[in-house]
Amino acid sequence: MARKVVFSGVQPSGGLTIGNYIGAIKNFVDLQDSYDCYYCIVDLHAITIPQVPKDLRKNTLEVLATYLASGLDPKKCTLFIQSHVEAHAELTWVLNSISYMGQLNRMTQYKEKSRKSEENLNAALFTYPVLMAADILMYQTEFVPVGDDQKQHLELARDLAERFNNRYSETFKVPEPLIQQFGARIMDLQNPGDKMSKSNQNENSYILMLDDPDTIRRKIRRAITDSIGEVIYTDDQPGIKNLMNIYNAFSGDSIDAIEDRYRGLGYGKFKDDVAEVIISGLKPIQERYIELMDNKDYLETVYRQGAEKAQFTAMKTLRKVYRKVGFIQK
Ligand code: ATP
Ligand code: LTN
Repeated sequence: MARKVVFSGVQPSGGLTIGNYIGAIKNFVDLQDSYDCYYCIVDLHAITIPQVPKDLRKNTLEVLATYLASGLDPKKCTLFIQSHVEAHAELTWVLNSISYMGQLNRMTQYKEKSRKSEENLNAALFTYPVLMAADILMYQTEFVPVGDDQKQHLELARDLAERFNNRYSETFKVPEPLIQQFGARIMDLQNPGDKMSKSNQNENSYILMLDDPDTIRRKIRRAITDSIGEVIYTDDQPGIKNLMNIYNAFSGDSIDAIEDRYRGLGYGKFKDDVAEVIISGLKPIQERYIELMDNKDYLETVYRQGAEKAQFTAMKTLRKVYRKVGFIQK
């Protein structure tokens, strides 16, 4: 029997944080043995925020190398660059025609990002979630592993699939988000009310997957906690709760076990250990990453083969969609 499809994407918009790793990439790896997985580097999405062309090219290869270094295996899953499969942009256009402005206007990510660049708002930022829906629906995706912040976009993808199916007859599978219980929203180390984000101006607010050990130790030591002094998993202590989620993701130890281990020990020892589990979790990834970035030919083979495979599946969906909306076959 054919395996169920998983699709997800990461933007090549800068260095990846441990939020991207814990909320997304780490789970991609766990799914590749049981599902037919497509993992994309979404460069079309990245240009919704102004990018320097040569940095975008570099960041795109870096995300691919990070995927591979984290354990994604091109023999098991399809790794590709979004702009290499033109059908993504084409399906977006069709889905735009059934998207309501009102619903797009309610997207919180759009509201937040547009607030930051009120002057020169571009139309692509507004239709960003429609492109994301096209990515997902293109592959008849069952599950979409993402961080908590993407829930609303997934809801839109589901709505568009249902609307298209109702209007033109059954065409798309209606996808489900796959959001984990812990670590689905890693918070800003300096302001644990906000999501950890690579686009934050203050570099102490995030840890990059490529940060060196001393930087990681320094950033964790500076992470904002509270004056309660107990390592307990509660919303009243958002800084500590966040560090516990990070510890859990890198060590595999349960939240209960972490509470037990640090009972009565205060924050100093806990923070030192959080830094060490991050460092040892990232070490093999960082080593492999350096080797991969040195082997551009291999990266090129991976993304070329990935695009070829993705293209084949994508064209099947796009042809069906074009036929259903009434375009004449070429
Ligand atoms: P930015 O923070 O710059 O707006 P982003 O990191 O949210 O960008 P992507 O790189 O496309 O955007 O995110 C890739 C994946 O990482 C998504 O599934 C997203 O939900 C997840 N992710 C991003 N930040 C976090 C976080 N702080 N905690 C958990 N998951 C996250
Ligand atoms: N919008 C997502 C990235 C993304 C994505 C996707 C995730 C683009 N297309 C398809 C899952 C499925 C973000 O995390 N910022």
